[in-house]
Amino acid sequence: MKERTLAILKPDCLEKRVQGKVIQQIIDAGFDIKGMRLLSLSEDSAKKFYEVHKERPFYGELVAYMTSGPVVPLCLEKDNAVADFRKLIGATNPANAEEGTIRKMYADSIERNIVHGSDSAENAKKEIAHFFNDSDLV
Ligand code: IDP
Ligand code: MG
Repeated sequence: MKERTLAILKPDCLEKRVQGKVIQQIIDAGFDIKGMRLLSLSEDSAKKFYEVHKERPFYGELVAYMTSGPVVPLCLEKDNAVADFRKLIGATNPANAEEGTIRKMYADSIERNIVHGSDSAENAKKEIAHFFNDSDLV
């Protein structure tokens, strides 16, 4: 069944100028792009997006990183999109990510790991709504 997930190309992805390659890899993996934006996250918006991590020791650094440059949020659709996208990007820490995954190919560290992917269909709905109105999606 068709499912949606939220991806974000993080600031390091754009700094490295690999956003085109990463988007091509996402398309080649069978995802349809239903929404795409280019924006700079405000501190408030980044804090809200990562609110689930607010007690974690890396929260402050994570917010600083995510506001350090522009990002590209994408609403993606595919059968089994949430799990399949997590598989495509690989483990949070690129050192543990499988060969051929986006994080293995491009990420520098557990923090600067190139791309976000929702971890459940329920969170995907909330995260998509963080960036897109229904009327923005094709
Ligand atoms: P995920 O992005 O693979 O779902 P989460 O555990 O949800 O990983 O963490 C959210 C983001 O926080 C990660 O993608 C990464 O940028 C950052 N992060 C996670 N764990 C650490 C850590 O131990 N140190 C620094 N940053 C981290
Ligand atoms: Mg997560």
